Amino acid sequence: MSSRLLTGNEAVALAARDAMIALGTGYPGTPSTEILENFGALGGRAQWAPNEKVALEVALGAAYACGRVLVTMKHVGVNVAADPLFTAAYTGVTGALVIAAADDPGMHSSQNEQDTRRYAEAAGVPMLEPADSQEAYDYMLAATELSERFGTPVLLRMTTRVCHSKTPVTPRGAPLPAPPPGYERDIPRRVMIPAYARPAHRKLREKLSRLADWSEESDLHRVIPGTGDGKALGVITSGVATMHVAEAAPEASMFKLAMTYPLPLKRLAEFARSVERCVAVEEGDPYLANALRAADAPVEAPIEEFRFGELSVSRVQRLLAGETAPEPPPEPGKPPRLCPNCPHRNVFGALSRIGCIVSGDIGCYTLGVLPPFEAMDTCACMGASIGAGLGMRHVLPRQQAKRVVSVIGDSTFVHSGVTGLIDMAYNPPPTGHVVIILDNEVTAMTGLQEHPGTGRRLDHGPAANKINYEALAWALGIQDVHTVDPLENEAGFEQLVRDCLENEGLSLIVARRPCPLSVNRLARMAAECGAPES
Ligand SMILES: Cc1ncc(C[n+]2csc(CCOP(=O)(O)OP(=O)(O)O)c2C)c(N)n1
Repeated sequence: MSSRLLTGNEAVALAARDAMIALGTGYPGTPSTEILENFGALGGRAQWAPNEKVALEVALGAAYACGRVLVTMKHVGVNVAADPLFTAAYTGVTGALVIAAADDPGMHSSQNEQDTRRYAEAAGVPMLEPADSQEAYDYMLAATELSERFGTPVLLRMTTRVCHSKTPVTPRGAPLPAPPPGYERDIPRRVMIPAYARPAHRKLREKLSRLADWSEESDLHRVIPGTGDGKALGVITSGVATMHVAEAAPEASMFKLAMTYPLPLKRLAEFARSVERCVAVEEGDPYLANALRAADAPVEAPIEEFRFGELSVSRVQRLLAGETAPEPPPEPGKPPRLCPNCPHRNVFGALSRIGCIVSGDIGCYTLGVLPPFEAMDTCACMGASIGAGLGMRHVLPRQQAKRVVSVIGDSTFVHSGVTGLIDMAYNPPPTGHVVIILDNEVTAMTGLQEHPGTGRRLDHGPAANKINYEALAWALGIQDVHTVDPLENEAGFEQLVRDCLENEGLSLIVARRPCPLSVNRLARMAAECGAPES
């Protein structure tokens, strides 16, 4: 088989196809987004879910029915999917369920840099961690096999550099044979009432102990001898940190982990004792260092500074040299900004002129926080704008409360804003509230993905349905609903916001204007291949 130059995301998609994954589902999020898009382009059945929780639940059902499934998300998506994740570890699966979760150390495009390895341990779900595209391919296949063999979901931890760097990949010859889907009733295994969940928890711990034995034996882990004597310096590492160590300290011998949960602690402790100095080099939290020290292995943990941001060859050199002096600041990059013709601009211009307290959310429109607008006051996580805005309205003095608005993008509203709107209808603050959906008819932030409100599927073809936000608000009991084009009618938009604030009722304003980038792409697609323009 000839090799190809692929990104880690492309390699996971290719392996998913070769593993005969019957369904790929997920929610966009940098750096994971292209996995599902590539899987779809390779002919796989790929679909965007409204959010990560739904994606995982759909996948879980498919895996109960003996299907092979892939779920993709970024690290913060795992928070959203955590509820089904923890109990999926108890129920197990009959088919294969692989969750590709991509961490973003350094926060290139995220609101935090949480480390998904913690989830593997907390939920009791095994985790594989590739270092390059070949491993992304190989471990995706291995994760599918492991999932089927142990009847468990498996996490595949990707990180930004692994997702987006290109390295050669030699695909495996024949695809893995897939068992036929079918459902066999097994109530105590699948229905987690306390009476069945208590034994299920014990079974999970037994399964994890067998997985730990597997990890101790697995030849996916590798000890790589350095150019040195093999005694002076040993490094325990995983993922992309391996690449940096190989370049920063070629003399070191390296224990390169493939499975970061459960860890092969006996082998690792043995390795640590076989060298004079052993250091854990990892991107993210001191997860390996803590686990090894708890197991009494003589391992050095890097100073706190190295848990922040991505590693690099020079940072690993500093880390291994034990340097504690402040690191040189990174080169300043070009700051992000809203596109010149972005409809969000007019919305933030108006909110700024009115002097609103803006409870914001995540998307392109978060850039409304930057000059010249500086029109966003809070932004925590996807969907938080409505709840946080309501919270402020509940406690602020009247004159301040009356200035609070929540702004939320269309994809974000579908993802996790709907429940906030339900709370607004159910627990209205004394001064009412105003929610603005910034409907640019696409998930622009992550690269123009579709969602249930665009009327188009993942492949941009027409979807079976399209959400009507205005009708949804009505159905929830919110009657003051407006639709306005903020680009065409800027003054009208501003006056509308002022009126809604003054009314002290519950108002929804849908600021609808398609993202110009998406309009251009759809026009191009229509011209190139006759794809429907909608
Ligand atoms: C839980 C979670 N999942 C995914 C993401 C990645 N993400 C950030 S904003 C966003 C959606 C943005 O789309 P939209 O709300 O329509 O706003 P736009 O960028 O189009 O203005 C996504 C998918 C995230 N930050 N958190």
